[in-house]
Amino acid sequence: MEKRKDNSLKGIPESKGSFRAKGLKIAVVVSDFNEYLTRGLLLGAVDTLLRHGARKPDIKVFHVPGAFEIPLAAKRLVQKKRWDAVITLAVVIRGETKHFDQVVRESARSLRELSDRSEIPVILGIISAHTVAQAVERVGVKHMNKGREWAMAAIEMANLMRDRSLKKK
Ligand code: INI
Repeated sequence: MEKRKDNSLKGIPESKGSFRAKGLKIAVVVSDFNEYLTRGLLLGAVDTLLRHGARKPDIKVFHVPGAFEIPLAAKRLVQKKRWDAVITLAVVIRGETKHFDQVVRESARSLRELSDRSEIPVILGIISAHTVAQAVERVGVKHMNKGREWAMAAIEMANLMRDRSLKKK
């Protein structure tokens, strides 16, 4: 049997956001394009937030027509300085989208810049799949659901931002 490596940091401090969502205010921006798929992401994300203690009045869902419109809605939300994190959800399918790369790349770039500038976690929840079947696999009710993962990322980042070393002065 392989010997287990020592994974201790020998006293070096580590900081990781907790997964407690109580008291966190979370906005979700969801694309209605491919709604039959994005609904699964949305249900997974909201269920995860609630299971981790978020209160219903602290969650709000905003619908936009497509992935391309997500950055604008997310920008207005971070400007309000009301939200601890913004989760974005969309599904873009390569086979059905001529401007696939542009929609995904532009949206991802805008969201990263927005998160950097606003210093509020903006979670990139855009599934880019080659086929519908591939997308379906990622929005499952019982099995893999990326919406759940992205909700966890939002909670973790919102809590990490509360670490004294990372807080704005
Ligand atoms: N929007 C999506 O969220 N997913 C897609 O797969 C998609 N396709 O296939 O084109 C899509 N297009 C719409 C786009 O996001 C904008 O809503 C539209 O271009 C109007 O600005």
